[in-house]
Amino acid sequence: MYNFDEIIDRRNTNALNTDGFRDYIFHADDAMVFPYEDDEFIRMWVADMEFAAPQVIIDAMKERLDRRIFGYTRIFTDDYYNAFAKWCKDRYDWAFDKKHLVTSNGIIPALYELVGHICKPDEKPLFLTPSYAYFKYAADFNEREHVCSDLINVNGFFKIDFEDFAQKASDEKTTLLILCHPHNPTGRVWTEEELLRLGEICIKNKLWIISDEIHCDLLRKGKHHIPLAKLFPNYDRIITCMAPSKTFNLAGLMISNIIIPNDKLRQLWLKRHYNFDNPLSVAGAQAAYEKGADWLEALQHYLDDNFLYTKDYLARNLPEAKFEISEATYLAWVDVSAYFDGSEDLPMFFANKAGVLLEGGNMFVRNSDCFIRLNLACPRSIVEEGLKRICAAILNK
Ligand code: LCS
Repeated sequence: MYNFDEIIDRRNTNALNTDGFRDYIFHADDAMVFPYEDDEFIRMWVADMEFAAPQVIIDAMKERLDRRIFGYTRIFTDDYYNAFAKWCKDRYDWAFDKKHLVTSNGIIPALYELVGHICKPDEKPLFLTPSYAYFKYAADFNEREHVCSDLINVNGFFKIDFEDFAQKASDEKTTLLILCHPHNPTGRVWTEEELLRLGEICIKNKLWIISDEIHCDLLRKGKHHIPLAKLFPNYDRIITCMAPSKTFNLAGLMISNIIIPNDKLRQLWLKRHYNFDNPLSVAGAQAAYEKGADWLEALQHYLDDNFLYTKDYLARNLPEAKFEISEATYLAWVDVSAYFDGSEDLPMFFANKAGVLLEGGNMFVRNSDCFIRLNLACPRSIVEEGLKRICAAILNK
């Protein structure tokens, strides 16, 4: 019914994935050349998918297009809220107050704005490392320091160092935790026990928490996501970020959900934020939540199989690599420290020697040396070719 094996041509669509890699990965421009033509690369880097968005979303956007006027738009009716609220109720048994929901053109702009609102100039956010680098960039942009608590790597399974975390959270200048839940890049789905412990430490120290749950719908089968705010319904300093962008491959539509229970903060957001939405994005996102569950179910199976394939291929062909199947996300976090020392620029190595674009540990703030992150949200044939090239490049080095 859904063809995830299809190879879709993304050239000439202004896709970051095909056209923006020099700048994003290598901070370079078109002058940077590789032994591969651009369209010879296997692209396993930025976190979007090589799959078509569900047809129900495309149809809803087409219907909206047919209404022909695209004037200033903001979510005034209840339809969007009802669709998203039902999604959260059905999947996470979680309800939130309608008036707490605001939309944003992305979670990154929300992070940039919220860090500035929450942390005074001498205060700083805390996050777990390795980390999605934009958590740090949000601090940098606001000229705030940041503090990291390194995850503990237990044979490829990442755990929170609660002692370290509690100590850092107790610094009176640490006023915000930016939590990635599920966690990019390690793929951890934090358990209820972990979330309770984390939340209690934050509450004790009156920390704000931005719980970035953008990856929460992309679970391996059998895994369950618990929104952090569900566990602490009376603590109004938890901001939850969710979006259809990762789940349904709609990142370019730039619509995401930010749930801000604290009235004062939300009022500030509403005053300062550019509060309009793209009408096509609203139509697409609403359709995703109303009608996208079947497609997501099929996608989960396909991704599960891509992970199993990767696990098996690496075990047979690169036995010294350490890799545990991610509990969520479509990102594989592979430890290749048996083959490299920390000085190697891994994205550069694989672009030049394998013709594979991937993200390396150097892009995840710290505690990530000698890791590569592979985006497995692509047709199986691409995953196969990518892994073949990666292993050959390592073994021939
Ligand atoms: N938060 C997390 C944890 C993410 O992984 C991403 C995208 C975003 C926010 C971006 O949200 P947006 O502004 O699009 O709503 N992650 C990417 C990544 O790891 N590589 O490329 C994008």
